[in-house]
Amino acid sequence: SAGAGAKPSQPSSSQLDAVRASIRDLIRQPDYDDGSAGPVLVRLAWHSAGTFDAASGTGGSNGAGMRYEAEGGDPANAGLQHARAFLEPIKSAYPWITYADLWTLAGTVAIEAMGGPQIPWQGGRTDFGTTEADQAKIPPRGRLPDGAQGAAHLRAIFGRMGFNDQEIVALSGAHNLGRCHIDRSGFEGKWVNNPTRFSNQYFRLLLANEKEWKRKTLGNGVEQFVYEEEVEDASDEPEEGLMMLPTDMCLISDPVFRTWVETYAADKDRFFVDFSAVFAKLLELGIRRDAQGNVVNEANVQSGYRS
Ligand code: DDH
Repeated sequence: SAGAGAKPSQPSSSQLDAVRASIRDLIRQPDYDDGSAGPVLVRLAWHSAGTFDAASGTGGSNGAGMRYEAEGGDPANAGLQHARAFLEPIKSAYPWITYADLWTLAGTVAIEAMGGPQIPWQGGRTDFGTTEADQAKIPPRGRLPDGAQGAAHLRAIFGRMGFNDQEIVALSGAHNLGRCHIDRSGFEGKWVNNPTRFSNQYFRLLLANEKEWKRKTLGNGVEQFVYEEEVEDASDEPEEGLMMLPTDMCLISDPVFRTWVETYAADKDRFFVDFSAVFAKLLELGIRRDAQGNVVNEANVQSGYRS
């Protein structure tokens, strides 16, 4: 319909290269977490997209609804305001890019900058405004996974988005990056020793420390798994222990998930290829494009959301 107005056109590749370069420049953040904005940018991209519901066609990265309390205030999104704040100067410098494009693009740039695979990315997403019709498109809370649960929950949540077992395990490999913050999720700690370097270490540690992962109840009552290495030299700085969520551990207790953990632990190249494909798929969930690659969600939304 003409009602949606002009469809946004794809930015040129040189415009996008400038944005990519500016994102790369802000990844080093000496005073933040492990010195990098990269992990939290990846999480922003993932949470912006992970609300997708294939059955209704609702949710997904179009719209950038996290700017609004309805989605931004979902407890699952606690902490992502830091990622959005890191990107704000880029939005100011390149006002033509939408938030929805910027957040998803930043996730891909961060992964690449941290040594991960290149990730195909297409622009053209639009941002929801404040009209009632736009606000009604913001997905309900509670669509993102709960780390306290297990395999059935993962299959339900990611199945709703359209992912199979192999894709669930590949996506979970993003926990090579970053950390849990007690004041955001209630969990605490990092999965790997170098949480700003993208690799398959997460899968290797799941298996290598299989017998070492011990349940631990934190002071706030939240249960996670920890591995505290013994310090050999007493003069050494005590190493921060590593952690896994219950949802991470189910990847080795579920026999089908486990075969993929074993594959990715043994074959980093295979993990990189599969991760690139599945992260690109994640960012495209709910994005409908015409033959030129322009997003045509507006028209679809009118027939899709109202039915
Ligand atoms: Fe995750 N994740 N995630 N995750 N995630 C957390 C941090 C990060 C779950 C729970 C948590 C994915 C899947 C799952 C990243 C990327 C991805 C935290 C800690 C929790 C809890 C948040 C905090 O306290 O700051 C659960 C559950 C799942 C699941 O069920 C599979 C996926 C698919 C991705 C992805 O990017 C493809 C990243 C990166 C972080 C680190 C963020 C940071 O600030 O550092």
